[in-house]
Amino acid sequence: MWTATACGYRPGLSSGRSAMARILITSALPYINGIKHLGNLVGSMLPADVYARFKRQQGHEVLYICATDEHGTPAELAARAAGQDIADYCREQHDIQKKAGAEFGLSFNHFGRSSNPPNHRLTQHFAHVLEQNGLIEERTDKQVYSIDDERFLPDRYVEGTCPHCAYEKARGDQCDNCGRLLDPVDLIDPYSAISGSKNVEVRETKHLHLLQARMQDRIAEWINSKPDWPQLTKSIAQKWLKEGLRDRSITRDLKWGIPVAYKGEVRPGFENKVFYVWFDAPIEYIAATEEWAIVNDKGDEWERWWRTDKGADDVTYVEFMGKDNVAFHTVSFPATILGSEEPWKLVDTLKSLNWLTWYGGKFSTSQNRGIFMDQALELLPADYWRWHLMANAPESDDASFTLEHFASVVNKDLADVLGNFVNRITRFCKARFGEEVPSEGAYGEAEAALEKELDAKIKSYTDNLELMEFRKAFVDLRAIWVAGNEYLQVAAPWTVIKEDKERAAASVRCALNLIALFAALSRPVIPFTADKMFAIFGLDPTEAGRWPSS
Ligand code: B3M
Ligand code: ZN
Repeated sequence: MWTATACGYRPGLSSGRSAMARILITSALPYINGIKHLGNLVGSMLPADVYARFKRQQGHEVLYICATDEHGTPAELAARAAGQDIADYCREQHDIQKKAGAEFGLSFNHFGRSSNPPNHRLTQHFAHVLEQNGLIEERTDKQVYSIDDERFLPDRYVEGTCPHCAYEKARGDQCDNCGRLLDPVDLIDPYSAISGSKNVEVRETKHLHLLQARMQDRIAEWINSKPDWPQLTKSIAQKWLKEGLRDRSITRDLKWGIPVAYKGEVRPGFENKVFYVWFDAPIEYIAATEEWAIVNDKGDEWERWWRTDKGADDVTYVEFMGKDNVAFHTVSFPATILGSEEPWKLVDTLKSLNWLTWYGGKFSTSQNRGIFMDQALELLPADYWRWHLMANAPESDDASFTLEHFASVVNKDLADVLGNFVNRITRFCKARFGEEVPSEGAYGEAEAALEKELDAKIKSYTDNLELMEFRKAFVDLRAIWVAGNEYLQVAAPWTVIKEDKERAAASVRCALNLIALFAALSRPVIPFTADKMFAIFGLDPTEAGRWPSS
């Protein structure tokens, strides 16, 4: 351990805080059907975590909420494939995902479960008020029924040929090939995903429908009032608006899920039905915040984040998600919130990401293709993956993950640039000055020039993080590390020490201070490494990790 802790180097910038804000962050809830792959991770949870950490370091009050999405056909199909009871399966898988998230450094304030009681209560509450407001109607639908399985086949329980692109393994709710949302009855040559049986027919069944079409103008007005949304989000939202909002059914013929009931009373005729997973999942953002309050003994403090009549009007709410989830977050969930006519907090900005591909193809949970969170951590530390994924985040376009690219990026950036800087200067100092930050010598021109350069780079880095332009941000961060190496190269204390020990001491001091500065700046993306860098000086990461602000 280094005995001196004079590491408060903040080039030209005060470490003062901007006014404290309250920031609510959610990332798309990972489906319960198995541990997530790197594509899922970089699509929502990881960028949300980076942003949450950045905002906390700036001194803001941040609440980062996530949960497992435990209902719907993906959950049922996965439990069936695992030969497990669905409730047991969900409990186990939740724990597995929670553990992997923690090991990846995902700094959730709470990681909840959409099957927990608060979500039952809230989902049933929303359905009730929407119906009172004339926005829910019971309608008779046509659904695919499997005679051999003796049951309806909603969503992914039925597969067949896509009517748009002729892909032969399209799922009832969505075609994985062309991305179109589907109605199961439109599939050509449908068959049961449970038994494979083609002995299916279309039967009538009753369902609740949310009358979204009536809300077109309201949703359009709200979306159009958000010109600052990131480009990808805006363009997807506009596309859905242009196509026109359609009424959608919010119940399903399934056993596992939230009963179609209110205050304990099941709706007559809906005994064998539950709410549709995409109706209850976003409500879990709110319900998981209630879980957070319950677990942490915070009473009704969750309302301070979600009810604008209880203080949430000064909350900034940011959502993170993959591009396929944008419609649900810009249209469907807001329709639930706005239609309730209750003072719930609406999202302020949505960061959406494109796909990360596995060598140009699809990562796939169902086909076990790609690298999954648990395997990744068995191979290498979390920060390697975090850095590579964020520095190459699929922002403006899809991005391809390859192990070769991963290895070269990690070696170059983390080992050659950052690691080399830290090792070189700490080793040299130890050998020549001992384990103490040398205090002799004054800073001169080289340090002034470095300070100026870092000022500009830190500003650009901070601005890009504010805009959630992660690729650009991490180009900046790398350039900051490079500037440290270049400074050391020019200052060359190992040569200068021969003639001028004081001068060498000053540049060693400056470089050591840079380690602490780099740790603070790197902490959102590589938190484990940053904390090790702080530990060199015995610095408390929370204190020393305050964000430099200009
Ligand atoms: N579980 C789908 C997905 O992970 C879904 C997100 C729910 S967010 C409320 O793509
Ligand atoms: Zn298709």
